Amino acid sequence: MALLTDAPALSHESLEAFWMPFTANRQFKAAPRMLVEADGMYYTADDGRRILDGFAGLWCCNAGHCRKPIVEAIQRQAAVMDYSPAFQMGHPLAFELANRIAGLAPRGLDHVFFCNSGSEAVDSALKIALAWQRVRGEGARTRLIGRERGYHGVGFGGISVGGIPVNRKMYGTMLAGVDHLPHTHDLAKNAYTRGQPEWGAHLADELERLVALHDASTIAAVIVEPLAGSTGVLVPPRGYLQRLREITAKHGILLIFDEVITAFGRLGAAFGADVYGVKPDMITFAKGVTSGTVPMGGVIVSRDIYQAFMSGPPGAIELFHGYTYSAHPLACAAGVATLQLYQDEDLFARAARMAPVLEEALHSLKGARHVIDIRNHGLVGAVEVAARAGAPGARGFEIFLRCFEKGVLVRQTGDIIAIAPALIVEEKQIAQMVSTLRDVLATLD
Ligand code: PXG
Repeated sequence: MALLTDAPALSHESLEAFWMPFTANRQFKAAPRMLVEADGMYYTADDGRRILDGFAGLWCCNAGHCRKPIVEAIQRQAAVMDYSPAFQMGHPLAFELANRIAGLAPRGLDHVFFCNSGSEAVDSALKIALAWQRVRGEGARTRLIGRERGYHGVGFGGISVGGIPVNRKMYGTMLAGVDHLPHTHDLAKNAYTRGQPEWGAHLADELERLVALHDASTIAAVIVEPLAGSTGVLVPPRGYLQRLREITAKHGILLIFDEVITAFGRLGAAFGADVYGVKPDMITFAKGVTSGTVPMGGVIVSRDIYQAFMSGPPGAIELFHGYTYSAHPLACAAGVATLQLYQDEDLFARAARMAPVLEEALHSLKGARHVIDIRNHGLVGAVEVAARAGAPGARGFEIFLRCFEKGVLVRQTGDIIAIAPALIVEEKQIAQMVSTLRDVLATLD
């Protein structure tokens, strides 16, 4: 059997064919960083070094790597039934997983649509929002509202409501009729906040301004990440999400929480919605549902939304949307085993217990060279450093590289370093992540 670890060392030419995503291809291929094995909190690099994973892969391996119950469930399923058609056919694990997810979700959010990634989850949620407005007789509500600095994946829907300029500017006009709320990041007001900032709830009132401009009768939905991850960890100000909920409810606008990062324990509970005490109409998820082992995403919708579609003749297909691999048997097997493992090891509660440890450790970096902010919530934290003059992101990238050389994997976006370890992380591993960062910061220009 050919294992990844058996693969011969790759020549520079053999790195050419793979066009790597969100990667500086030429820089990477000149000095590749290859991972070949994973176990628990660690990767092994191709030079044999153990790398402490400070980022749960890419915010996804919440149970840790290569956990036995998940691995075995996938292996068993691959041998028993590799694939089953997703349209007009079913398989039991899909229903079991949907029931389990509905059981974890806030009350009333109890129907689950499956897809294969966060990007597809967002596209699915936006389409469901538009279709729902139409089936309830509000078909003029076609506008979608996102937020500056929001990340909702890379589909045309996601980049349209997203607010990251480099992800948008190359791709033409994207979806029509989209507008954006302002982001909530302001270091003058909120630097070094532990947990939720006190300042910023009023920024949700900008939605009233957009409603006044466009009229509520044209707006279908608002989508936000409860805690914005990709853009560099922006924790929602106290009361901000509550206000968004009040304003959307008042105007018949759906509220979608994109919980691709925040779902499944990242903030110390099943969903960000639980942590922040705000119930949206839909939740998108991916990543942690299978602990990153098999691609899967989905949308959890309220009973009311689902029921609105269940009219007309029973033989009619209610929603013309779906993917070949919706509820793929391997993903469902992985999902059921993952949720069981979260429960067996009480990992969401563990994340809540470890959150103050991460907070303390990260904030001990205050005063380190270059650092201009530290922020955190749940098992997520970020350290922001001052940009080098004329070279935004360069210092951040160097920190990422040097941490990797010292055996710790962190994530860099611009000049922000994010840490989001698997929920099994131990205190001494958090200490190692932070001491590595401290050493790197001290020696960096
Ligand atoms: N929504 C949110 C909130 C996300 O964070 C997506 C949608 C898209 O998911 P897919 O599965 O299509 O990639 C994401 C993905 C980072 C990073 O470094 C974040 C993501 C992916 C890769 C890197 O912050 N988030």
